[in-house]
Amino acid sequence: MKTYQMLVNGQWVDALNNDHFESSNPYTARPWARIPRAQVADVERAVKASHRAFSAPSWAGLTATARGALLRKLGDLIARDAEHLATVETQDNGKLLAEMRAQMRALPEWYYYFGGLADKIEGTVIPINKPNTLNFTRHEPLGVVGIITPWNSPLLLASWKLAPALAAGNTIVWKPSEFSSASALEFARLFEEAGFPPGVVNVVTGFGSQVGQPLVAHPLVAKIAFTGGDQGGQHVYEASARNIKHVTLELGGKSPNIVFDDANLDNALKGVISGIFAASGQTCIAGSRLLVQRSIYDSFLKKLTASASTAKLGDPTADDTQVGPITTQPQFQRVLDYIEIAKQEGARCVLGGGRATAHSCGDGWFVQPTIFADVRPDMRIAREEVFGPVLAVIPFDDEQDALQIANDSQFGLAAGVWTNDIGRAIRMSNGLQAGTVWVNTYRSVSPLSPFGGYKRSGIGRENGIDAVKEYLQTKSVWFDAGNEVPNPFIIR
Ligand code: TXE
Repeated sequence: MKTYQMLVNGQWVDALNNDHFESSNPYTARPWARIPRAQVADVERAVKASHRAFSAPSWAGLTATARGALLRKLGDLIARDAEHLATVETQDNGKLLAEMRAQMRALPEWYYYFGGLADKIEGTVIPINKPNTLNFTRHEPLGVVGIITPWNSPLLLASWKLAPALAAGNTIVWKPSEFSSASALEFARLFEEAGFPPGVVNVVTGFGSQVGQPLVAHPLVAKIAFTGGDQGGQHVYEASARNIKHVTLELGGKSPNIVFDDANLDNALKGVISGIFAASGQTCIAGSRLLVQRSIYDSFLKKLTASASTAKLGDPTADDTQVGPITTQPQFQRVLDYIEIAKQEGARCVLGGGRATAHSCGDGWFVQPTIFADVRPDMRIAREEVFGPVLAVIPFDDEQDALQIANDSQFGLAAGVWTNDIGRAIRMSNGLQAGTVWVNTYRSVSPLSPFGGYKRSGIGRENGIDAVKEYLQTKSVWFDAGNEVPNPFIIR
């Protein structure tokens, strides 16, 4: 067992009460790491350190150019350690090493992009409608940002917040998921090495109720950036309202992948499989509702089932494994529960439908790639986020029908459209209520392109130029060039 410490004010420390919890490897279902179990007093310590660091000359006195250089240096260090970070991620969250490698190799791009942006955040001189007056805007950091992240892509989703928040000049208290804290603590070493001053980035590990809630409630935390489930997100939003915090939320979805009969069906098939079975369906953008045009419904379903049935489950570190375990024991149970619910609701299970017990799965928390056909849009399996390798297939007749079914959801994170008809692609991408629409592709993300949800999928945007604005506030500055003060009792 490896024992970790957390990072507070530039020091590696245990929780104040010296308590720990265990983190398990989802492939073996056995604990492998001991993580500090922080409480409210640890949060207090970290927030105070972060608050001091925010106005300390070592951070507040840096030019934006110097902040950008720190972020780019961090990117270089991530590139150097990508293999190590990927290995820890896989050990802690069970995702395929191949996928984690690809994520870690791409991760520096976020720090290069936002590092480059740091000194391009410009205010505006307003052509103000008053004589002899100068009015301009400054974009200033918010202060202490509380970052709360989930277990499915721990470092990627954290970086979507860390990079713009630091580029903007904020300081951080980061609470990683209790199921994937080890990689966050390994990653945190790189902030020190890159040269970030002590207290600028603090990592406090523990549970939602013991660390997340006090962080959200803390009056010195100016903003919460959260990725997680919609229930947790709702709590965070409600609690943030009590002291009027800035909030961004990324809360998952029930994204439709829509296949028309004129599409390149081979590509569509791969897109559907990548949308729901890659990462064992544990992605916020999972294409968990497949809408297939009725004219090709039977043939496409047959091909899809045949193809998905060959997916190789097993050791996430093996090169030929395609589907790994579910990351957490509670999530494993939740996915199995949803499968039972779907069966009871009368959905037709055409593939999988239970725990995977193949020899290659060992004792791990594996669920068979599962496909339910003839799902009605009102079934829970079509409405609620499962967050596992479970696909709900729904037939549709035409564009209007597809849009009606696709948009009949409380969520709106992403959608896929497969068609070779350009007019149809335009009409569909205009009509879909989702923060991201992919046409003839699926699961593409980039630091350059905004990402976020419509409806219950979230608030605010990550990635892209505007993401940095989520971590800034605008000040309007007025200079008067000596105009005579008219009546002081009347607004000027
Ligand atoms: O997420 P939680 P869980 C969905 C997915 C999954 C469900 C539950 O459907 O089945 O959410 O997963 C912290 N105040 N997604 O329970 O609870 C928590 O400690 C402050 C979608 O793992 O939302 C963790 O660090 N913090 C998703 C983080 O919030 C709180 C990714 C996320 O945990 C808190 C993961 C509270 N009241 C799950 N409650 C996506 N959008 O990608 C929890 N936390």
